[in-house]
Amino acid sequence: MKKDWKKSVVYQIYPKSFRSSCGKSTGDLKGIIEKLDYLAFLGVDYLWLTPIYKSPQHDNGYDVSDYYAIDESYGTMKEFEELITEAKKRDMGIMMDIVVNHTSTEHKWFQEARKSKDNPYRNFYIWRDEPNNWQSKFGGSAWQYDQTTGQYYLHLFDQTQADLNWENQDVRREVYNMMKFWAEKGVSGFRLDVINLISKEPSFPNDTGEGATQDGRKYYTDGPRVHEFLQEMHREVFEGTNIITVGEMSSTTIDNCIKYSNPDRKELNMTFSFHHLKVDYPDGQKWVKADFDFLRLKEIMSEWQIGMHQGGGWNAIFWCNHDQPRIVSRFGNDTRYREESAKMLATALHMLQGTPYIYQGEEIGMTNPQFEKIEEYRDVETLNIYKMKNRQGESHAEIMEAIKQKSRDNSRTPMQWNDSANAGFSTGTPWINPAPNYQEINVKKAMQDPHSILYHYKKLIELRKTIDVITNGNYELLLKDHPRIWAYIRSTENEALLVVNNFYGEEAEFTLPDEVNWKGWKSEVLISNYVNSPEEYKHISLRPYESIVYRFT
Ligand code: TEU
Repeated sequence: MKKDWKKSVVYQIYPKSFRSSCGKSTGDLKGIIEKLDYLAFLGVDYLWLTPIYKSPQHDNGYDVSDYYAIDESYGTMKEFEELITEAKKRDMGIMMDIVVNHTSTEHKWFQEARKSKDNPYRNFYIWRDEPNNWQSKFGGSAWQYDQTTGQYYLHLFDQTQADLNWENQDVRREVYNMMKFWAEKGVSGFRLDVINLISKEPSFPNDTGEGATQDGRKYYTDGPRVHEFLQEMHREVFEGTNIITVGEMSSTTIDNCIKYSNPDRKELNMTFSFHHLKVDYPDGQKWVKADFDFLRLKEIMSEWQIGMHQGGGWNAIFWCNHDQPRIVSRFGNDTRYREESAKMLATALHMLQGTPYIYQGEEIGMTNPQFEKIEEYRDVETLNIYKMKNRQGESHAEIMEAIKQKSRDNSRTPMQWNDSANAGFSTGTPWINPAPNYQEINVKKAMQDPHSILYHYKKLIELRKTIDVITNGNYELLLKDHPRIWAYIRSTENEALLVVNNFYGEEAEFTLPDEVNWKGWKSEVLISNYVNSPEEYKHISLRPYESIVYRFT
């Protein structure tokens, strides 16, 4: 399948919560096939599926125990092949999630490796006699003692996710072969999980002293050989194919992302970075309830727009995924102005340069579920943090406030298809409760209303295909210090967009700076989220969460 990925839009499916075709607690591949017409109607080009491989599901599939098998809860290989075929019929490609920083400890390589120090697979993983002070991203030490051989293995995530040793070329060969297997099956793209963590500083130093992050991240983030490994992967797997690739980059930099995604370097097509989703982590702390820092958000988005453009890199742009709270609950307003703010956020993102990713349910403005009880949460990270904070003496109420706002389960509740039991996700009891508002917020209802958030997304997707400046234009931030408005210009020589967004529930005054001038150009309102947006763009009184895009030609 050949598509212009710079004009494409990707839709992320979390299969476990998308649709069960047979009344089970978890979703399945047939459930995805059932919904392909809906996704084609929306107009997306690629479907990224989070991991569907065989897995003990400690981290919902990011703990793979067999890279060549479909987890039976999702269905069969035959059904997967059918999914590829059916998607292609509708001009959509399937993107697989490649999780190769680590495997499940139930993977046969690890099962072998742990048997003895001289097992042929021992060197597939990272073993040390003594742990250093590196921390797991899910809390606690990143090293786990293994009784049989009396050594510790590294796990940057859960203790059931053992880090692979990329220094070992047999590991790399296995990974490339596995990727080729899926490419030959006809998948159209790969999303590479935490791919910038694969190369570790081989001496495994303690993270102490000057400038220490105390968790080891500086010794494995964008590590010493990561670019070399990705170039090798490119030669071995991507060269000469139409496969599109996106790397998930944890705590990365613009410079590194330019390297990862500038086509001249032959690594990847584009990168996810997360700095813009840490603006509600005061002093870098995720697990506290906090407002978001709007000025910082604008600053980060602008730095990445400009930096990547200048360096010839390419951003994957997104607000939501399966690890993040719902955007309308986070930077918008999920009660009184839910419709307005969801559309505003969509516009603010979709007018940027990059390839947009939409996470299931975002297109209908799904919200955080506001679960009150810890028993309603399922996520390994959330449950680990709860136990840890409890041990440290934090009150239950305080921990729950943070979890309600920050838990990854906020985005993992069942997709809301209609107002029937369990939101039309399954006739059986779902593995996680649906958000209580599904009778109000669901696809069926959104399809019936031409002014819904869904139709707004559909239009934004269409605009990217037809209006070139969205793909190719420069980016310029206006009114940098305005406390409520994020306004920017996108421009090429013969076309420009003025994008004005009010991020708050109060009115806000926009005045176009004097130095900007479109005299002699024709102007029109391209898209907005109120029915009667003003034609006049030089001075605008923006209503709550109002968002208007003007096009100049
Ligand atoms: O996530 C990587 C990652 O570091 C996170 O976004 C992580 O969830 C966050 O830091 C926790 O606060 C990827 C996957 O998207 C995630 O679902 C997996 O759990 C993780 O890798 C391990 O494979």
